[in-house]
Amino acid sequence: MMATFASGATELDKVMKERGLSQQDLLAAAKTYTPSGGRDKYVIFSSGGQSGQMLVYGVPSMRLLKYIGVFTPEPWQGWGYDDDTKKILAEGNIRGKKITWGDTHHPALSETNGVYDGKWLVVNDKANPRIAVIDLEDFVTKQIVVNPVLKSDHGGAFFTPNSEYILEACQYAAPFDNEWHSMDDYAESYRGGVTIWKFDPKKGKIDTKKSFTLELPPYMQDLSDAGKEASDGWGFTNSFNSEMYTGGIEKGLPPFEAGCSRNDTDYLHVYNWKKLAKLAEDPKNVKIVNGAKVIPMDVAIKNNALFLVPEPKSPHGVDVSPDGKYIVVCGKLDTHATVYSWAKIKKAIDSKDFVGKDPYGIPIIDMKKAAHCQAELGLGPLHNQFGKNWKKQGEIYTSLYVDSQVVRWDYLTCKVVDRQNVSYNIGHLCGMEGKSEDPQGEYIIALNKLAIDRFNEIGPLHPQNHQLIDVSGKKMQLLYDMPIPLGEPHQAVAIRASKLHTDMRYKMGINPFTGKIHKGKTLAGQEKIVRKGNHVYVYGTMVRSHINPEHVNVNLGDTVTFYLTNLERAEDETHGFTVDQYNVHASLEPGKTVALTFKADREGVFPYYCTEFCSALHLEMMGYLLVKDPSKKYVSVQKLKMAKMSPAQLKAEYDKTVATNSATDSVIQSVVKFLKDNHYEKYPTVKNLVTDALDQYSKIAEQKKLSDEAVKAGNINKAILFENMIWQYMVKTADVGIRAKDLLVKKIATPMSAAAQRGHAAYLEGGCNGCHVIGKVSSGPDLVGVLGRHENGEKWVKEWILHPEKMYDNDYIKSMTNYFNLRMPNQGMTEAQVDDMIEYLKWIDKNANLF
Ligand code: RUQ
Ligand code: CUA
Repeated sequence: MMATFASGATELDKVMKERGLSQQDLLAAAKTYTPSGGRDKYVIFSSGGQSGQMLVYGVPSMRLLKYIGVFTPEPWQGWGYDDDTKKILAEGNIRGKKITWGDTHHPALSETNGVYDGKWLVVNDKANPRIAVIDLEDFVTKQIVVNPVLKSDHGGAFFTPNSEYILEACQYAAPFDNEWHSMDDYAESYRGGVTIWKFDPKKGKIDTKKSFTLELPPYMQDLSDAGKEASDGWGFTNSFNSEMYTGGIEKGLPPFEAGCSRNDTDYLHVYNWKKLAKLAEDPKNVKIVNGAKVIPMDVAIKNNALFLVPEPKSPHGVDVSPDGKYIVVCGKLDTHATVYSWAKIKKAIDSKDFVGKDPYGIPIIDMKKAAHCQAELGLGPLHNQFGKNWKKQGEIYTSLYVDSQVVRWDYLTCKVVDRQNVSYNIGHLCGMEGKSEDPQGEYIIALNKLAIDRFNEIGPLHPQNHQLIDVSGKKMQLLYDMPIPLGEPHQAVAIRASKLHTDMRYKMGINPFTGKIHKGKTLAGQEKIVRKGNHVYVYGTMVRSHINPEHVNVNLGDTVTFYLTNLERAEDETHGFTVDQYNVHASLEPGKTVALTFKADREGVFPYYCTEFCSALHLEMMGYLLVKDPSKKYVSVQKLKMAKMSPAQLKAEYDKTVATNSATDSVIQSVVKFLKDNHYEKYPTVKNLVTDALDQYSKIAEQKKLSDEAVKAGNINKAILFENMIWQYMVKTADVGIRAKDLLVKKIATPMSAAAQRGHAAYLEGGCNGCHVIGKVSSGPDLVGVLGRHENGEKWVKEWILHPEKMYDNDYIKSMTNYFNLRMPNQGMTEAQVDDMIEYLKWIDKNANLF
């Protein structure tokens, strides 16, 4: 044991020296390294910025797991290339215009009682104000809604604590209608607002009919948050242009940036969404703009549902504490974060204690009377996340854009506790469930905008950098840099992986977008091609390794719909489908049915094929679409004479194929017996594989019948083809069956002790498996039972491994050497290694029945 450890330590020293790593680096590595097959504790959903997609990765490993197609096409997933996903993407068209990019900003996770429930994820598009809903059962976007009145948005998406509503606040004020309005009428005609989308947390759908927008002054609303617990029912949105400056740099006027930051303060908008939702039910209280409900400011004011609180110059993030008692607003152009007390704001509202009104008549609450404390944090505070000890120690983390730091401070006392430098210019930061009512602490991810000098050079456009920080100790520790190749990845939200309950395969024939059986669902044996006028419908199936049908003949100008169902029941047996040159692509996860419609507007021959490497015969998973021009005459040109086999040759090939099949079948039968004897049905993942294997196997009988018929009819050539198909089914059965067996062995074998594990490693490193196969005699004897083969077996085996040459003259050894024509070499094992190996051999004997 000592010896192995010592050699391990030397190896570690060597690696440290060679790679220039410090102890601190090793510690960081140990905190993030996730061994092969290991899982992460947290799953992160990061906006994909301009890609219009979402990124999914794990913490602490920072391994990317997936991109989710949201506002823009994503080819791998067929997102935007098949009929159903095209429909969802088209929900995002604005005034009939197709938009193929998105500026995704703020993802939000659905909540039950203020805590993430792992069901839905929503995200906004800032440039083309839209919200998308992603289903966390399959990580697929299911709905896109376009904001009917806002022309850009930023302060969204934010769920209310029971996912009743989603807040989406404006960014750049603009007229609500779609007409031209002079900039001179800015104060009169341009408006900001917050759209309050009604969400159905059961169905995961936004109900646009029950949604409404609260009209707000053109102050450039910014980030928002929903109140919780004490402040539940209220929404908070800040702004950065209470000056209502309208720019005009080209006219010699100072630019927006100068005019928008003239005042010492801007406004936090405080509104009662619960009350507004009630008001919106009465047509008297709303005006309809672009077909959508808008509550005018005066209605909100009259009903005591809208107030303003001054906040320091050009603020940015606004974040409500987990108990809803405090609202933390970051200064951006001010070095402070201001903590407001909800109780104080509420008191001012209830006692109508206002210092005045803004030009639109909205009551203003005295900033001093609303503030709890102010913390001097540093330059450019932007966003906040709460830590595990938020309740007692007011633990909060704030990003400092200009200072490139994460600050840990106490929002109850406004005292700074710790600082961590990041590289560079952090925007958002992501705590583990750090904005829910149940922050988990442990890590903060800094979402940095720049990555200058951090990574290999890849041209002028650098990746963005997500840096993982350990916040579990007294001092924060930077652990890991993760370059993000897609973005700008604006904000991220984290959830405990244990809270996600994802479906690993679809119900057979489902349309994931309706939740119902797809109208194109096709099972084995139901494949057909139907023509209705000039529309050809192909009802097809996909299963390793063929597409049925394999020939599709249509006329030039026909519309073609491929309905395809992936019949696989094995997890991860995804097929893809494309028709060459027709710009269609689908991803067919097991069970899914997909529709692909296109116009056959090119004459010719177009291979179609499966685009996922799904089995050894993946390349054979193909077919042809033949598009004929009906106005043309085609002449057949069969000229080449193929050499034919003699009847005797054919018979020989037939016999050989049948013999191979029966040999393969006995291997399959032994695997099946093993699986049955060991009760595979008790292990769901194994059971799924076996179901799939037996499904393949069940197709053999039909092929055998066809083969026998062909023999009877004297068509041996055809019979050989059917026998080959039988072999294909057998290979597929064996492929899955053996995977099932391996998995089952792992599940039922007794666990290896640490020593046995080391012994196994030594066995592999020593190259012992070059000659020995456990459970089989190969180039060396089977090692199952080797310890019992000799008196004092353990001692004998140990001696033999350590000093084989000493025993070469032994009679038994001589006979073995003769038999195998090989001599056991001295592998230079240490005594400790051999002791471990003996433990491994003991483990083998204990599980002998599994080999
Ligand atoms: S906010 S500029 Cu998330 Cu810092 Cu968008
Ligand atoms: Cu199916 Cu490749």
